Amino acid sequence: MTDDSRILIKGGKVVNEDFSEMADVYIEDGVISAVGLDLQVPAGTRVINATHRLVLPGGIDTHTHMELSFMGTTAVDDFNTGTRAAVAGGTTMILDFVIPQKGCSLLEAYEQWRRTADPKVCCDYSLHVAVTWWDDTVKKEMETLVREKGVNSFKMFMAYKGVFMLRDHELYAAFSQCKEIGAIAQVHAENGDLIAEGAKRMLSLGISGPEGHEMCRPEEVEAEATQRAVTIAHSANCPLYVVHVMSKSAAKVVANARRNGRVVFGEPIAAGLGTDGTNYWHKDWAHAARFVMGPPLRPDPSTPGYLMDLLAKRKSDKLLMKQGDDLSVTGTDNCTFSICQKALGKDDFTKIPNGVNGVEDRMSVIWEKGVHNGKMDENRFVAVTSSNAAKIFNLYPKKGRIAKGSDADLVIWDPKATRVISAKTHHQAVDYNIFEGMLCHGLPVVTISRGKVVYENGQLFAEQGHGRFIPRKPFAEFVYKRINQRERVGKPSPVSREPYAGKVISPTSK
Ligand code: URQ
Ligand code: ZN
Ligand code: ZN
Repeated sequence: MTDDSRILIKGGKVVNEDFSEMADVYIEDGVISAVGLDLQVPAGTRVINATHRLVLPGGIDTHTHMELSFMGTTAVDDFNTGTRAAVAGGTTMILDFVIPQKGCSLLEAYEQWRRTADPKVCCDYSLHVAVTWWDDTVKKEMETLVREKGVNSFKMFMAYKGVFMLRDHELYAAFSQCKEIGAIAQVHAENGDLIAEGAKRMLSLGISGPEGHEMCRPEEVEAEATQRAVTIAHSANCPLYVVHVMSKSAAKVVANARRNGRVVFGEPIAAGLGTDGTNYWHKDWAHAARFVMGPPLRPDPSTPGYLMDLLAKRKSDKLLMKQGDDLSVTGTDNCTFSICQKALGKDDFTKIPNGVNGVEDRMSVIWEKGVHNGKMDENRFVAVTSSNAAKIFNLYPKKGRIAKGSDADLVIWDPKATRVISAKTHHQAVDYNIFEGMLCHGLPVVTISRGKVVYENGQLFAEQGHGRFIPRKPFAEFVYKRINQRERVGKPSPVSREPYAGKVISPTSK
C-alpha cells in the first residue's frame, strides 16, 4: 500500500533558477525532505518516474483576479476553477488582489476575500491589497494588514478614473507608507485622465468597437504613467513593482529605471508575451472583445517578442554585453469574462468588462515563446515563472525553489511534449481562450501542491480547500537591501554657510 504523504520523484533533472542537476526529490508531509541521488526512502513511498523530464519549482502567478466583481459583472473563473486551471498548467501558487471600493475599509475587504477564497482554493495563494482611495484610516489599515494579516504588497491604480484611480499626491502618500511598513508598491500605470478624454473622442468619432479601447489609450499613455510612478516612488525611496507591462514603451521605461539604479520590477503577463492588439481590429466583434483588458494589448506585432527579449536576459548575460533582468517576473492578470459578459459593451467599448485568461497557459506560453525558441534557458524560465516572484514577495525559498525544507510545490515538466491551446480543452470556466490554436512545446505531466499530486497525465485531483493562504513578512531583503542602504547614505544634507548679512528689500503687498 503506497503512502501518498511520501513521494520520491526519480530520474529527473531538477531545475532551479541558478543551476540544474540530475537528482531525485524526496517529499514527506508536504515538504521537500531531500534532493540528491540514491536517496534512502521508507517502504511504501510512492515513486513517480521523471526520466527525461524536468522537475521545476511550481509556477507562481503574481497577478490574478478570481471572481472579481468589476464593470457590472463578476469574473467567471472563481477561486476553485481558477486554481484548478492553475495546477493543470503547472502553477502551484497565485497572488490575487483584494480591491476595496473607494471609501470602503481595506481590512474588511481583505476579510471578505479570505472568506471567499479559503474554502475554494486548490493550491496555495496570497493576497495583494489595492489602495483605491486615501486618508489616514487607509494609512493605518495598511500598517495593520502588514503587521497582522501577512500582506506586503499594495496596488495603486493610476487608471480607472473615478473608480480606483489615485492622484499623484495620493500616490506619493501611499508609496511613502509602503516604504515605512516594508511593503512593495505596485502600480497599474496608465494615465486615467488621458484615457477618459481619449474614450470620449473615440465615441464622438463613432468608434464604439474594441479597436477604440486601444486607440483611446495608446502605449505612450502607459509609458507616461510608468515613468511618473518611477519618479514618485524614487522620491519616496519606495520599491516599485509595475504590474502588467503591456508595451515596448513602458518596458523601456522600466528597463531604463533599473539601469539608473532604481528599485523597480516589471511584470509582463502571459497575454502580452503570447499575443497582441491586432486582434482588436478583427471583423468579428466577439473575437475582438475577448482581448479587451487594461492596459490594452498593443497592435505593434513585435511587442510580444520585445517583451520576451527583456524578460529573457539574465543579470549574468555578460556575453550579450547587455544589462540583464530588465523584466523580472510574470503573471497573467487572469480576470475572465465570457462573451455574453463582454457583450455588455457591444455598443460601447468602455463598457466591455476588462480582463483576459492566462492562469492555465502562462507556463506553456512562456516555455514556447521563451525557451523553445531559444531566448532563455530553463534556469531563467524558473526565475521568471517562480523564483523571482518568491523573492520579491518574501516567500523564498519556502516557495520558488527545489531544496530541502522548501514546500513541495513542484511540476514535472515535459519540454518536448506539445499541446494546442483551446477553450475546448482548457479547465477554465471562461468560454474562450485568447491563445486559441497556439501550439506550445513544454507542458506539465505532474503537478504537486504541498506534497499532494493535484494533476497527473491530464487528470485533475485538485480538491477545494487544499490550498492555504500564505502570509508574507515585510521588508523582503531582495527588495529592501538597496532601499535601506539609500536610507542610510543617500539622505540629502544642507550646506553649512554663514547667514546672509546683506540688504533685503521690503516685500510689496502684491
Ligand atoms: O486592471 C486590472 O488589473 C484589473 C481590474 C483586471 N482587468 C484588466 O483589464 N487588467
Ligand atoms: Zn491593472
Ligand atoms: Zn490586474
